[in-house]
Amino acid sequence: MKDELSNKKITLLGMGKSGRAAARLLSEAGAELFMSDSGKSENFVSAIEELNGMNIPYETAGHTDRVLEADFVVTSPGIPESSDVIKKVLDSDLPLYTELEAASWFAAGKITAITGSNGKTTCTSLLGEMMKGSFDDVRVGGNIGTPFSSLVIDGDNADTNYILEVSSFQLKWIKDFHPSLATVLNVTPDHLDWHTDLASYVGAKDRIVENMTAEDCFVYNLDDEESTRIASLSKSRKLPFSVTQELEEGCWLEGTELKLKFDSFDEKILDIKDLKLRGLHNVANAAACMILTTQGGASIVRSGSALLSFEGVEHRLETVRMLDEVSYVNDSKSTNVDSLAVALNSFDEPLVLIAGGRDKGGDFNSLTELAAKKVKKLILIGEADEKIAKAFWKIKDVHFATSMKAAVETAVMIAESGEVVLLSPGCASFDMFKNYEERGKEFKDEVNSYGAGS
Ligand code: UMA
Repeated sequence: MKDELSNKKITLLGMGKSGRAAARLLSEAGAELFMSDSGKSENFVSAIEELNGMNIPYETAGHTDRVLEADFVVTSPGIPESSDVIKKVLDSDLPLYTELEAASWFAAGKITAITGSNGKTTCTSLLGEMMKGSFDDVRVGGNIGTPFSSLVIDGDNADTNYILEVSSFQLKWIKDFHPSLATVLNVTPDHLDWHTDLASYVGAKDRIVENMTAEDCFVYNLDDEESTRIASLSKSRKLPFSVTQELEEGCWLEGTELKLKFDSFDEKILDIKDLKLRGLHNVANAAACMILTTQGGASIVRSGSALLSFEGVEHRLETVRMLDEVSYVNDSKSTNVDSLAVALNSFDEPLVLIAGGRDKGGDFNSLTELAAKKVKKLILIGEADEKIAKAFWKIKDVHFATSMKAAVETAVMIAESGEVVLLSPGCASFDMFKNYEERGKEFKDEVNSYGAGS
């Protein structure tokens, strides 16, 4: 496809990171581009400057029918499948691809793709660290932040290793995207505001194995029904991981030891008590990464060392500070009900939970009992505050806050020695913040500045 792009007419939807990176890549390949974004032009000052510099025509503040004057359309992941513009493109029968797919046309290196409802950012980052110990050219990106297009634009070769976090939004419209290694860590309901229904969300995750062949390897979670089902769809080799059962082949937890066995490997990797990562879900993430890294040809010793020194990623169960014997933990990356459950299960200490934000259609009632067991005091923020209050009715000490500053002030006031103040919203951030990073940063700033100067 890369060699067929010269003079192709391509419409790019979305002028965020993905759209702009794809514009640079496809314009260098000689395509004739048109960009379209529903946002107001004042939000795109630097993007417009860049597009003018590349002589790329564009429109803002809406998508007109000019979008359809193309050979095909490449969309940004954030544009929902139910949006008018996507419906229009699908009705027109024009081929529709995502930026992930377009970037993959340029990749000569090996692609490892990591998806799942939860844990994919941690795994992507951890696997990147593991692989860097053994290989010179390891490029980490995708949904984690740097668009795949930006990773491929400077060229590569067969020895380049791409470690990509991929979301359902990015997988939805793929055609030839072909990872040689892939995993689906877990699948639980999420993003029901983007996908038309749960079947579309799960179906998008299924697509990760679509182009994999017998030479490739799919790593799956035997403790997760959907991940295991997706393995059954794959034509590639399959290797499982588990934290609940001993396996004949794969990576699993036995007592407190993580074990790896396949081909010539038969190893005890480490004692999980030595991990800096917190929670059983992170042991599962570590197990997935150990299979991926060894299948990718990295040294098991170097990968194990990277795992032991890995402290996790920002905004994911990130310890911010101890203040008056209370620990403050930032889990702003928790944007759905399942990631909130994972966070609650990671603590034995009584929790002061700060939750809420924009609801994505999640079922908070499924957490009534777990929240009652783990959470002593609840502070609610954002649009979903009353919905969560109703679902968590067994918690009697409930507070409402209209800003992060107010939430942290309340937390400091009510938290007692030995408790953990946990920001784990279980919701999207867009009602109060630009994104989850801004939400987590504001939490950390409020926590770190507390008491300063007093
Ligand atoms: N837009 C339209 N028409 C619409 C809707 C939106 O033109 O109908 C425009 C918006 O005005 C905006 C642009 O689309 O200008 C935004 O595109 P985008 O949301 O795809 O933003 P990018 O900056 O390209 O970021 C995307 C990912 N965003 C989403 O999936 C929502 C980033 O993941 C990713 O890091 C980046 O590409 C690089 O690959 C973020 C995310 O929240 C972190 N992902 C979800 C998650 O992790 O839960 C899946």
